[in-house]
Amino acid sequence: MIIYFAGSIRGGRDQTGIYQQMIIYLKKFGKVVTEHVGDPNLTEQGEKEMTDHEIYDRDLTWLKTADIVVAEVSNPSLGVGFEIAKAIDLNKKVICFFKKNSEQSLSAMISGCPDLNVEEYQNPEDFEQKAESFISKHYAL
Ligand code: 6IA
Repeated sequence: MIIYFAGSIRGGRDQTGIYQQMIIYLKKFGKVVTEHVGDPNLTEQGEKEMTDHEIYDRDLTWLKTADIVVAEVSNPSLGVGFEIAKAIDLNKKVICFFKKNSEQSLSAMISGCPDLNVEEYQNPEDFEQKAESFISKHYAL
C-alpha cells in the first residue's frame, strides 16, 4: 500500500515530532512516499536542491499513486489544505488527524467537508488505533 502523509512544512514545523511518530507507525502498513515531512532536519528553509515547481510536480505525482492520504492538520498549512483538496478530486481515501485541545481551530473547510474523515486524537496510541481502523476499513491488509 502506498501512503501519502501530509504535514506542515512552511506553515511551521512545531508538530514535526508527531509527524515523525505517525510516519514510523504508518510504515507498518506500506510505503510512506512523503517520509521527509517527518524529518526534524527539514526546516521551513530546507530542501533547497529542488525548485518549488519540482517539489510541486514530484508531490502531485506521488499523490496520484497513493492508496490513502493521511494528513495531520493541527498546524494550519496551505500546502496540506491544497493536498487534501487535490486528493478528494482524485477520489483518494483521506483521513485528517487533529490534536485534541490544540491551540489552533480547525478550518471549517476541513471539519465541514463531507468527503473527509476527520478524527481528533489525544496521543500517539489514540492516533494508531484510529489510523489502523481507517486503513483496515478501506484497504485489505
Ligand atoms: O505549505 P506547506 O509548506 O506547509 O505544505 C506542506 C505540504 O506540502 C506537505 O504535506 C508536503 O507534502 C508538501 N510540501 C511543501 N513543501 C515541500 C517540500 N519542500 N518538500 C516536500 N514536500 C513539500 C519545501 C522546501 C522548503 C522547506 C524550502
